Amino acid sequence: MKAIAAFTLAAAAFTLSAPASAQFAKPEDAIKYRQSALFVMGQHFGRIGAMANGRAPFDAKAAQDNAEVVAQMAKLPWAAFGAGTDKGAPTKALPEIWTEQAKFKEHADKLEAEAVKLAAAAKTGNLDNLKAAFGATAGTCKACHDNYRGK
Ligand code: ASC
Repeated sequence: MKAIAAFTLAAAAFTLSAPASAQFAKPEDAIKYRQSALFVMGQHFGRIGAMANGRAPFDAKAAQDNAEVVAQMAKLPWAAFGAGTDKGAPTKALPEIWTEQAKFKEHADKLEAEAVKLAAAAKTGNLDNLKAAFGATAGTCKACHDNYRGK
């Protein structure tokens, strides 16, 4: 009985302390996963940017659909920056991601928050709202890239 209790406790402790990277079979998978999530997000964000910057006609429905994808995708990359995923496949991720984890998380949280606001702005169907929210969201992309993405 004692042994079972001890085992259960140990298993629970392991689960709670397991790094996010434990979701991935190997570092290469985590790197591919976060790059893929960021790539898909960038594609959909770029389609909104084209409308916001007048390179494509404003299509309120498309803007809303794209912004919803961005808001969902913005949640995904961060779990794939776990311990030990700084190498294992070609990556521009800088070491500071792992030495300044709290600051990196602040950047990620800002993007997620702005992406939610972008989706809300897109829902209004108003191009000026979309432009403002696009600019604010792009600012969070850039701030994180400036600090944590290598050349
Ligand atoms: C984009 C995109 C980014 C950001 C960044 C903002 O459209 O793919 O990574 O905007 O360029 O400065």
